[in-house]
Amino acid sequence: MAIQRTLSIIKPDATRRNLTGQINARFEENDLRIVAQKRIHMTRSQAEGFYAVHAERAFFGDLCDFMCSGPVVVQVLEGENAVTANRDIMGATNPANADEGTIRKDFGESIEANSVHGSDSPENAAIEIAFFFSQTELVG
Ligand code: IDP
Ligand code: MG
Repeated sequence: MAIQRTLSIIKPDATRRNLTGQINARFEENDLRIVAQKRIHMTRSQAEGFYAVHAERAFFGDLCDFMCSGPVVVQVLEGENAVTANRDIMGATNPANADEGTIRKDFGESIEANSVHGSDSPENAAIEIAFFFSQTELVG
């Protein structure tokens, strides 16, 4: 087991419904520590840059529109196997397929408006954390 960090984003559908605290509680209840956090309104070009890996997907344009449709909370979570632990807490991409008790099952509105983002590997976590945070903003 290793202590890792992962990037999380509370998406616009969740900030609109004032769910930031309830979602953060899920992380803390599951032993993930929020070591950096800020509320931002992404620009279209930031959203396009962040999701560049999905640029060829049919849903890319809609996804970028959605991610800059309102404020998001970008955050760094730290804990044992944080990348996988967070993916488990989040649940499947499509809330309809997500396990009971996961964030996406309980709060997600649709496959697109699924309330949270989480890095999918330690390598991508490092890239995604650096996309939004400088080293001095990470306070463990
Ligand atoms: P993930 O967020 O579970 O890692 P990805 O496949 O990386 O899922 O997709 C990134 C985001 O793109 C999803 O969280 C969701 O917001 C959106 N998305 C994924 N698949 C679809 C789709 O089929 N239609 C619309 N939006 C989608
Ligand atoms: Mg993904």
